[in-house]
Amino acid sequence: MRVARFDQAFLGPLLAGAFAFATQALAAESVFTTLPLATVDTAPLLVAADMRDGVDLSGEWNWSIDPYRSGIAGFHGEAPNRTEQRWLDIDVRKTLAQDNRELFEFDLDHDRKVKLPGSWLAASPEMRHYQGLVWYRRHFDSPAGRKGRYFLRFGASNYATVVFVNGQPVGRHEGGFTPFAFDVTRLLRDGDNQITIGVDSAATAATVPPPVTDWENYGGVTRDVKLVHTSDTYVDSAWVRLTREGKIAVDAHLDGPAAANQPVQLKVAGLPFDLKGRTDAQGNWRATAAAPRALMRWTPENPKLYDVTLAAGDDTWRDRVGFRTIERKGADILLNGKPVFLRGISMHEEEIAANPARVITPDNARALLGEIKNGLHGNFVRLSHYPHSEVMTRTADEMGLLVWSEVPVYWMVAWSNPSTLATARNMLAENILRDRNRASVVIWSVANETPVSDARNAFLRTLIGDVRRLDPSRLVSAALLVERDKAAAVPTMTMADPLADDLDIVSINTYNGWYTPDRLADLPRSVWKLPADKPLIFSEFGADAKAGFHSPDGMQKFSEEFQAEFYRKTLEMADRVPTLRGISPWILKDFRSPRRQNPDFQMGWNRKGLISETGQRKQAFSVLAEYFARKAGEPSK
Ligand code: GCB
Repeated sequence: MRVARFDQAFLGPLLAGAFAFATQALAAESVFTTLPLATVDTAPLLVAADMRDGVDLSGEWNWSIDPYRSGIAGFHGEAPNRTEQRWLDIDVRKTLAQDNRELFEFDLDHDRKVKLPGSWLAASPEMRHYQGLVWYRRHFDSPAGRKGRYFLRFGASNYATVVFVNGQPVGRHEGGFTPFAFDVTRLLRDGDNQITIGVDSAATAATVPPPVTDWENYGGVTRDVKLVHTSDTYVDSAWVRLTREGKIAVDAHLDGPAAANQPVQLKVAGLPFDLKGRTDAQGNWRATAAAPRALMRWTPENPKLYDVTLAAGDDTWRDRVGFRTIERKGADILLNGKPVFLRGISMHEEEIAANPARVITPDNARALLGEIKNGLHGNFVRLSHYPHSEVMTRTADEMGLLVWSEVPVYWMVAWSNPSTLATARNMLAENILRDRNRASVVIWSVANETPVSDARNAFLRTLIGDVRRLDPSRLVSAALLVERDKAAAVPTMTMADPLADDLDIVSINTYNGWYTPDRLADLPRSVWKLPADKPLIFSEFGADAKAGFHSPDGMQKFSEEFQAEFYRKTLEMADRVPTLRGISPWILKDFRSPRRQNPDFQMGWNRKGLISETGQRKQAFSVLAEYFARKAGEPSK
């Protein structure tokens, strides 16, 4: 309903009951299908929740595996009996000691501890390849002098999540990379409170993404959990931006008993800007006003952020917002009206570490983005293949990097399954609603390397339509594949994907010379048959290299020399494509991928990084850094 308030019907009836199919690996009827599902239509959005007061629930949690999912169904598929219900609000040790008719084959309060957020994959060697259900438990003290509203807000939990507070069911969520929240005001009690979370990482043919990808499926609670506190009526969502007409626009929605006809006031610190208004009967406020002349526009070179406040009754919503415009004109991408070339690289959400757990702290985000901004002289990052932590997009805002943001509609999803489409649409909406206030984000991507078919085209066109409805201020793209002319003497590629017509930017992944037998020397002569009036981004190209492995003469695959030469020749090729307006090669850092098992070079790591997992730069790093340094000095067409 929240989105619908802005955009008429959004997901509408599609969502009703749709998720049952998506969780078919789980018991047909279980808490994973029966608890209320949190979506953009049904749950609080709590936009900019990270700027709100609250209790940080990061830290030590008890955890326990449940590989046969006994906590959600008995062995004949029936509802679990009391002895299996992980969320019960009881003291297992005490109960067992007091009554020998009782039986519990779990005791979360006395089980192992792990620090959240962080994936269980890195918690112990035997969890490395565990894909299934894990239960988490922690206690916290009731906030003193409780009043107003309390929300349990999750930055992300991968993949399906069920939540209980003090033994009571709260809700569930599907999707591993976007935030969700529940109003738990009425479930809290004085003194000790208990939270139990079940997280199931198993992918099915119906999930987004499906089981086959090229990255490690980091199960668990991978981002912050916070008990957010607000007044009874609060600003649930707000979007503040600079329009292409040079105005500051705001869309806000209040939730609570005093949401209707509420006086509201938007201020931008440091600017003569003070916009007053009143919400309508649904608690919505939409307004625009001329941007002050003194407004400094956000650019990668000068990433100016303003403290923005929206006062509404007892609540004050805060964010730090950069003001800029982004648009396409013919084959150009215009940032603040001026052509820009996107000097970028792709990235997975993995910190620089020997055993990453997907813990994106501000320091970890700065270390990664610093390699792009300062090391490579970049101005752009493709956050592939799913929404990254809000810490990452905030850090990109602060450091001055343009961002490509993506949903994990990757390779082969169930194009004809309505519940898969509903999941993808909700994920996309959660991502957009979370990050619409980030100046860094300039491109919403709806898919990566998906095979053309009528069902796939219809699926992706629905997503493109959603983007345009939720955020017409940014550009839409998807990483596409091209057709190769097998008879041609030189590598000849044609953009034959009909989806290119629907996108603002044509983005292409190309691996000629790595996955094809082309000689690197032939790449610069490649022929690209592409739309002449749209910007092109080479959204991927890359080659594996094991840091420290050299083959100066033979130029063997997996050597640093091969990777460096692959970059030289591919960049030479790219420079000859007249519509090229950006690149985001594959990839900044080596990343975990269980499909990569060459024992000499990979051992579970995709080695296409320009830096190793611990941050060692390979030769190709300086090839790209020099290319970007040169590009930065050139006019952008
Ligand atoms: C691709 C995929 C990316 C893979 C990469 C590779 O085309 O988009 O997810 O990791 O190639 O290394 O093969």
